[in-house]
Amino acid sequence: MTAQEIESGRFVRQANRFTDTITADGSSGHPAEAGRYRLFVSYACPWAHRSLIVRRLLGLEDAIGVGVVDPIRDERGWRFPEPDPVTGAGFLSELYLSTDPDYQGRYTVPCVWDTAAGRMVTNDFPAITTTMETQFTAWHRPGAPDLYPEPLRPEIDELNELVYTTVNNGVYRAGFATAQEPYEKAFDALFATFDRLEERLSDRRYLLGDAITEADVRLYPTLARFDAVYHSHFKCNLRRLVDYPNLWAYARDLYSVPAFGETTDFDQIKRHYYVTQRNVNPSGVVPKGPLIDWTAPHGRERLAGRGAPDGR
Ligand SMILES: N[C@@H](CCC(=O)N[C@@H](CS)C(=O)NCC(=O)O)C(=O)O
Repeated sequence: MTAQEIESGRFVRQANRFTDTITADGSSGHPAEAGRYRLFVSYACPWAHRSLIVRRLLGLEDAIGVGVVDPIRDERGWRFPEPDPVTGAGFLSELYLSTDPDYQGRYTVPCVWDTAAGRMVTNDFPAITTTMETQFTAWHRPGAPDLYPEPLRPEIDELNELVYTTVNNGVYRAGFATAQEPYEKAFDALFATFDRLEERLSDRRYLLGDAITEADVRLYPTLARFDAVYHSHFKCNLRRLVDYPNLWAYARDLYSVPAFGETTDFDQIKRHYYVTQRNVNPSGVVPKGPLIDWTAPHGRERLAGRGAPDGR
């Protein structure tokens, strides 16, 4: 954590610095093209996890390449296990600094590199998934789901805002707080939202009803990390995910879809948080548990959903 990220014991997330856009019509100077962009991710990072899920659900694996960093990060920032074969970078910082030598922020994943322009386009994580959904439609696989359907956007956006503030970023606000009051505020807001989601998921298979949308993609990475990391490491311990019948079954339902399950790497997730975040866990010791069966039957087919999008 840099000093400016903690204000009066309250965790404040830095603004995204690279916010250029990729557009289907090329008007932004970064036209959507197959083979042109490289997405950099960590399997540990919940914001990056979203982008891996969407890329896989939409069948964009051939159109958008991926570079994966090592889950353990030191003060030099994210490191590639081997130099990145496309850019040659050993550290992600090299790509940020070659784009903007004056850049002073953190070198974050996910981010998207334009191989034709030789520069970083964006590290604006909310835009990365919606760009794949709306600007790369020419490369979506046949039968790809519409994760961001026009008529549902207002409801998706509203839910995303609540989920971002109280859940996705809420766990960080609890875990990185260095004073009692901001911690408790984040904690209370997080579990209040869990109660609302538990109720919402009682009679619908996914957050918006019968089909998986961007809202599910954004909630899932936090649920996947919850019992293994956030419950203990970030002190989010009112309840565990497994204590919520609907939310837990919903999480397993999503996990059973390969785009979600096969992009979920519990080992990298645990090692990243417990080893890298020494401000929270000074010893770096990684807990062995918990023992959780993510493959137990979820039983949510009864909610008349259209089901998982053909096994992707
Ligand atoms: N871009 C956002 C969200 C992405 C983000 O926080 N990614 C984390 C990993 S989960 C990261 O790359 N952190 C690098 C660092 O703090 O040095 C941000 O700047 O806060």
